[in-house]
Amino acid sequence: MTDEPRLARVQTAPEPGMVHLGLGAFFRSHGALVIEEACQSAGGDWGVIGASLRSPDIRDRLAPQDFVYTAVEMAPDGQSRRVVNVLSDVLFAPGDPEALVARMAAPSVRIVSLTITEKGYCHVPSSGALDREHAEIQHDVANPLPRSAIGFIVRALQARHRAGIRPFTVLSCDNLPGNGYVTRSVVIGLAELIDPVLAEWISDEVRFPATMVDRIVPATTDEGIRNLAAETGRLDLAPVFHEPFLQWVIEEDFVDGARPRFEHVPGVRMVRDVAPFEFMKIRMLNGTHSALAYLGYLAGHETIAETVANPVFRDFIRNVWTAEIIPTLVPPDGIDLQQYANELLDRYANPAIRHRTWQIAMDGSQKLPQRILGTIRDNVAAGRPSNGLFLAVAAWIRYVGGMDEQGQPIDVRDPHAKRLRAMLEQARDPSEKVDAVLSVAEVFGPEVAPGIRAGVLAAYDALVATGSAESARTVA
Ligand code: CS2
Repeated sequence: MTDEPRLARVQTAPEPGMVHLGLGAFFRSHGALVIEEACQSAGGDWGVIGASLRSPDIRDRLAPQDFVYTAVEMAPDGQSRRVVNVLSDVLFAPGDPEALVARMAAPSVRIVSLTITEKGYCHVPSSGALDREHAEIQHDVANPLPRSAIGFIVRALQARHRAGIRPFTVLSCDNLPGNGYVTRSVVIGLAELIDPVLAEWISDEVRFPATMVDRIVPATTDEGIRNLAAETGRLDLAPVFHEPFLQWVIEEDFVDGARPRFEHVPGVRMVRDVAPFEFMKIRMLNGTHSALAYLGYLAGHETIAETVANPVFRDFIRNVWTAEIIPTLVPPDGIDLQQYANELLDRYANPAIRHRTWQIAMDGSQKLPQRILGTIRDNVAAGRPSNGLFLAVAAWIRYVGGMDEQGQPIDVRDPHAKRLRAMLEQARDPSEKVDAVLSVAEVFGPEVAPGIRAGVLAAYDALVATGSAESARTVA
């Protein structure tokens, strides 16, 4: 790509004490940095063995540079860089599943953390229970060498149980409310299908702390890699580019209390109850992120910063926070939700962060329930309006139809993309289209309240008739 010599390790990493499944840009910009800082300020053998479950790409990029990489903080007024030295190895799970199970079963590993995205949990998004029909789950029940992250956790715990080794803590870092609870229910659900005695041991001994994670991290681009190499004189093929803001709220519930000294790191809070933080973050940040992704994409905006630079969408999103989301929330201790909303808008507007609407639009079927539909349901129950969020759902329906407002095809990425597209193509009019999509029970639950149907249909009609920006203007 460029002529610069490759980045290399200059000091040893801490001894590994964790395995992380799903080594994407988010973990490398968030958890990895916190763990490194915790080790630097308070010691501890909490080096991280990373594993990816889908592609060998990140291992192939990191291995030739001794698993170190650069984290670049992108503030509106400039950048700062740091070389991260906390990964001691990276495995590609499908290449050698046995090796990953063995690493996870080693007594020195006390925590297995996860950023596997919503769909990695193999759960039914509307209920949180294990999806027993899921192809990977069916595979993992029948085969000792797993494919899913959940399968790896269960098989590694099985190996520890057999060998009389204490279990590890399972630390979910994905944007799901009750992420600890969801992880516990899918892990125990799978273990029950494999061995009920193992399931009981997991239920008694394993801990699944809930967490709220927050940092905006767009996908790394080739251009970012080239620019960094030109600035530093070293080629790093796995850098990450993130915003300055970082928050990690973690439930204090670890097996034998074994964990890095997270509380030494600015931005981290250890708490007894993560729920108010999770609801605040997922509904206020991720909910509006998804709304802006669909509406912004349809209106022709490439990034979130570009979308909120459009006054129509800025006013729209302010109104959605104030009238539709904040009234559903209990403010976490010491947090003013209106001020939190103002800070979110500043973060979205950061011109140094090019977070593509297309990237956030991915996997809507897995994201909508917790980001938007729960808020709508609370509003319907309380007799409050949800017009902005109805419009967001309508924009998602339009988006998964596969054609933007200029008649250009959209590259829709979603586990249900084909099914949704086929439903929308078969439906003859807007009301059939909306009904077809609302009948997807995994997303909307078994019963769609009439208030949701009427609201989404009205928003969809407006969207088709007047376009994304005009409908958002009318709602705001
Ligand atoms: C985004 C999140 O891609 C998405 O769906 O909404 O990745 C978001 O940037 C993070 O959750 C911020 O903490």
